[in-house]
Amino acid sequence: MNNPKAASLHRFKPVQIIGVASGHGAQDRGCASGPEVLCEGGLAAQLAGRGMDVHWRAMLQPQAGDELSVVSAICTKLAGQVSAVIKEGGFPLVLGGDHSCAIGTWKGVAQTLSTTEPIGLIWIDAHMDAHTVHTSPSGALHGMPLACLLGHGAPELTGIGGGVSLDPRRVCLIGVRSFEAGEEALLAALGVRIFHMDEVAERGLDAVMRDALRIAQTGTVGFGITIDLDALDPDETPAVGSPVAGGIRQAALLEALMLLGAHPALLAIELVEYNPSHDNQTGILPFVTELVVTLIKRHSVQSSP
Ligand SMILES: [Mn+2]
Repeated sequence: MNNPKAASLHRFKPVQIIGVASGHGAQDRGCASGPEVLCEGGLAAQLAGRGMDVHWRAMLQPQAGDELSVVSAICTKLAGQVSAVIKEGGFPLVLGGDHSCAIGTWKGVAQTLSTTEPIGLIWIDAHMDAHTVHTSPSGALHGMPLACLLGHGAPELTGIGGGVSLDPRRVCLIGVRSFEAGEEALLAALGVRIFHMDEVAERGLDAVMRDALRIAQTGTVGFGITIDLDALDPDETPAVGSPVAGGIRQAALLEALMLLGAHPALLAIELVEYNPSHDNQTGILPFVTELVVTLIKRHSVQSSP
């Protein structure tokens, strides 16, 4: 895989980037401009420069309306786009926007691929994102996407993708360090494995990622990964809407993700909650580029010419 010829362009599964320019699921809507900043900053050119076949497919924009109807509409559109990319033989890379877009991304993947077996999902996040309207203190929809994907939430959201739900035994969370009792109780009842930040610190991210891969891969048609940038330590990665101290270092995440990047069963990637209004001087583009290269380039050379 280190042979440059083996990594030549024509062997790559074409990566299709879908931006979701919406912060309607968050209280701080600054992350709506995240995908546009990455686009204008030259993410696609950076990735092409690293030998990847990559194109911006769409930049989804929120329509007018209340939060629930806006998120429901954009997630429905996103699910259709993700499904189309897979059917065309491409590899979906979804860039949020707030994390409520995960409902569209993973319902789109599941609806398209989980005909006989479920999809697995590794969810890297400082939060659990598993509230329902009954447990959420804020009512913000980006605190609810995992619950919706597991079948708990407003019908306008759980019904997307033909109402397909993920199998909780094939889903796990990594990096959690801020949550409320209600969402913890839901995930415990469903049997979702949670690798809290304490466990990550104790065992190391590599060891945790290995366990996560086993959960997401066993008995599944393949697995996805969704990365909320607030899983990272805000000292180093301040450009998120809901920072929580004591997170994962960028270098540690990149190293651990090499384990997934080499994996042929990786189905799609989602990266969310980049909030440019909180960015530091250096910006996040170099890290995002490295992250995508780590996950997709190593993945892409596995696909047939
Ligand atoms: Mn999240």
